[in-house]
Amino acid sequence: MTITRRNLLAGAGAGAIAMAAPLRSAWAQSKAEFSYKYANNLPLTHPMNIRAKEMADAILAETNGRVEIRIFPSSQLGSDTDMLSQVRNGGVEFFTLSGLILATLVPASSITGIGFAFKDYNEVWKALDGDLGAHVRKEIGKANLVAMDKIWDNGFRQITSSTKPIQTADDLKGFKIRVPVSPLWTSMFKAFDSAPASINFNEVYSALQTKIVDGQENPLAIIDTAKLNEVQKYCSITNHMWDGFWFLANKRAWEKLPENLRSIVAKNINAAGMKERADVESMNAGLQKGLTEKGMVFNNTTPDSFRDRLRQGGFYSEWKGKLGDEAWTMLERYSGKLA
Ligand code: X2X
Repeated sequence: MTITRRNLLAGAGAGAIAMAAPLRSAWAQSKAEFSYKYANNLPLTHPMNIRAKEMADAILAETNGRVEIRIFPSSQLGSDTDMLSQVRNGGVEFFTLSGLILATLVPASSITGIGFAFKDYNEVWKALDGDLGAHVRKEIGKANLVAMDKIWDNGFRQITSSTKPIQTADDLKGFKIRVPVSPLWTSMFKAFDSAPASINFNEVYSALQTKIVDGQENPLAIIDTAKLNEVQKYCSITNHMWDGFWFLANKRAWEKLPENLRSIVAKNINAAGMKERADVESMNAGLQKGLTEKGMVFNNTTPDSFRDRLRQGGFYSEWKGKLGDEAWTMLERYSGKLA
């Protein structure tokens, strides 16, 4: 058979119809006036997805079935990079993303992840529910995305490794570590003289398993729910940065919702975010025991050697320059002097 444009298109069309059929019949059952998709990168067992399910049920009930939110967890719709394009072009209506990854599109949103800036949750929520959060949300708005008022928690991040515990900054020298696809993460681990590799979360387990990298860094709730302990031996409590997920909406889809429905949806998303914060905080505080029982070897660290290395390498002054004096001053009001 010779491939002509016509039979190529016919073939593609037939395939597309066959694939779309089961989806369409599922959609046909939905009586909702607004059936929106919410995509994320985390396992179903993470509090993010547990609270999102409750949230979607509450929204369906409170809108009398007019707004349905269907959840696609575990990067089912693609990597973070893919899902970010989808929420921009309307392929999905909602997506939760780390501000530091979002920074590929909205550079200002890096500010919440500066290494060793926040020392505890008290500082984090004061800043994020206060002027620093408002500043980032405004910048996100300029990119035609809507960020809900309450950022969801990812947590303080810890470094895991299959080869050795990380005790001080010296141990990070030459260390092959996976980092999310994000300018800040790469810059920070370069400042430690590590060998950071940008890899989306949906490929992290296999990258660790096949030893493409020796380590990664994530909060304990993710290490546990994504079962990274199966492919990592050591966990070093570094708390080297805090990370959160902006709950993003496609602007057109958001504005299509009538005002009364929009406020029900926003109220429930923010309320679910507050519950998710409490869940993640208590999980991160309690999981060391559970992960130790599963065979991980923990060690504590002090921030000094790490923070000194970042200072000496010019990390803080570089990021102060990138983010601007105004935003940096806002951050330092919570974190204390960094640069
Ligand atoms: O990619 C990661 O490491 C994760 C799951 O923590 C984020 O989404 C930033």
